Amino acid sequence: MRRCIAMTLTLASTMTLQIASAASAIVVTAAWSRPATDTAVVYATIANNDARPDRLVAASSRIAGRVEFHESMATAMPMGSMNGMPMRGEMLSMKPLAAIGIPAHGKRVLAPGGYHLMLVDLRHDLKAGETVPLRLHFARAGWISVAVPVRST
Ligand SMILES: [Cu+2]
Repeated sequence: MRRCIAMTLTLASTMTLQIASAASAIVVTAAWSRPATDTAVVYATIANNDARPDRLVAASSRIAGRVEFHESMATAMPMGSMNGMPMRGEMLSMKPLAAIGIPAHGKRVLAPGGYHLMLVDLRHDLKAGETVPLRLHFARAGWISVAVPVRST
């Protein structure tokens, strides 16, 4: 019985150590969101202090039905011509991603016009001044909790 307790303690301390070292490898800063209804966007800077690349593979928030990873891209669209002048337009679209890679000893910036997270099926409207609880799951570093402030600009 005594041996069993000792083994459990060893296992518990090993797990704590792994969580502590993994959490320090990924650092999320400058997270922010905008006031929104139904669907909100989240931007952040994700730094990886590890020698190995990591990947953001899942995310969740208790104020949203689900969290998706997107990449915004501007696509040039030919729109015919007018008086011999070619007319062109640009269409901004979002591509869903299965994961977002974070380079080794580097960072991934989620910013307007590029990579971002989408909170889909918001349970309430987001207002400036509130904080969104977000959990990010990295393939190597595990789960990381992030408090995302909502601001209008
Ligand atoms: Cu999007």
